[in-house]
Amino acid sequence: MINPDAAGVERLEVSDLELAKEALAILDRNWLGHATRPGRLYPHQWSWDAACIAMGRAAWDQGRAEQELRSLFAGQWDNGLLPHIVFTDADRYFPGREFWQTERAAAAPRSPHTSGIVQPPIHATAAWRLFCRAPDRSGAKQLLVELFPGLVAWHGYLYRERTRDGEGLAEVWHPWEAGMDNSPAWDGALARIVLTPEQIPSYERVDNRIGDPGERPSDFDYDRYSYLVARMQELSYDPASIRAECPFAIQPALFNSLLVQSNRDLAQIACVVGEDPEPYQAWADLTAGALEKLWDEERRFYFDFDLRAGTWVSAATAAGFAPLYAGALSVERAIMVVDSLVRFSSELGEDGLALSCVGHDDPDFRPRLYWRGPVWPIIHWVVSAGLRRYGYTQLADRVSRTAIELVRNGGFWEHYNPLTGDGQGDPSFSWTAGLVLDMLDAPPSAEEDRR
Ligand code: 9WN
Repeated sequence: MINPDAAGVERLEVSDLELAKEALAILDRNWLGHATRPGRLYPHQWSWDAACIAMGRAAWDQGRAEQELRSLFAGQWDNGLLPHIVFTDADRYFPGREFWQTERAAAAPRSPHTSGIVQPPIHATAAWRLFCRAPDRSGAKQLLVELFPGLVAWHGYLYRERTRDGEGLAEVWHPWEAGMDNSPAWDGALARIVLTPEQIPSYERVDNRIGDPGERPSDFDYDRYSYLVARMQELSYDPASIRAECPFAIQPALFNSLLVQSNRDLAQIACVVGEDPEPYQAWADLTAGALEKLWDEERRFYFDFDLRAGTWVSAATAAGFAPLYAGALSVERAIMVVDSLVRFSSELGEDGLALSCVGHDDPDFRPRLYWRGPVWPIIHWVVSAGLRRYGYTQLADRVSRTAIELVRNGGFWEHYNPLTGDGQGDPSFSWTAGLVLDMLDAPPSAEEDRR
């Protein structure tokens, strides 16, 4: 239902208002009663999807936006880990809660059931944007008061368990943690995991029965995804043991860039709830500085760092633009990064500029294959915000408008073909709806007040 006091109602043109209503209808269709499922393929609550849904929905349906975050944080572990999935009772998904066996972890809650890994930390940003957009500011302040300890524990977990050598860069131990599941960036690390048939846990995929197998990761990937989960179970999800032994350990540019901004937003939240913002600003500065490690001077672009190989990953992905979003570059460096956009861009429609998640010139570029080529709204959202930060206002508008037009023309798909604009993956996708609402309404009103 449209809230007549929603900030966007007055601000939006009629056609955008119609689109916003469609986005809200998608979110309502995927509403589970306590949280929003991403879509038919994904019947539980996912971490970074939930954050984007909450910030997009805030101006229109503050109640459900707040509930979305509360529900996610209900699954937080005692050690601060914010799980990538909070499970519902639905069973049409692999790996379901029986496969994760998180009861082996002392820190995991008994209820709700959760997975045992994380996703990119965009939650403090979501909570802050929710507050900035909320029609009922005092209710939203109450939410910030409630969430603040959980957000601090979540970031605290990342700095305590996911950084090494005081470096300030968080690492991921599973491709699902980076959010870009079958990105070619992980090919080298996954190829090094050589498995005997006995080491591959027995499992049955659901995703390639519900979805088009031509748009889903390979069995080779799933064998390794499952193996990595089984390995973490054997280690009782103990972070120190996983850090020492996990064969997959990557410091990703997108994950860390989102962390920088989330720390800044956590500092804003601290001010609102009467706490000291300094520790979170310090985390932001630490990680922003550490992103320098991901810069490859030869290739003039940012690459995720493979800790086990001791070098950068070889594939250039759109994650390499994320340090713009973090504001972690000099203006000279930003010019070089923006120059790389051409490798990722295709012109679509009248003025569209579609950004694929992998460069078109990459030998592994596949326009339909999930994180190996399609256009993802989250990438447009991050790149657009990064360009805006560095003063490329027109380009930034073009990038966010393109995502909006892809949706207007084709519907709320999970991802889009960068060459044709056709929708792919799940056709009624909540994450896309949340991000469209956010982009239609950006910037939130209180952020404007701050300038
Ligand atoms: C595994 C829910 C999630 C997104 C991820 C996306 C995909 C899951 C899957 O779907 O991952 O977490 O089963 O493929 O890659 O970014 O959060 O939408």
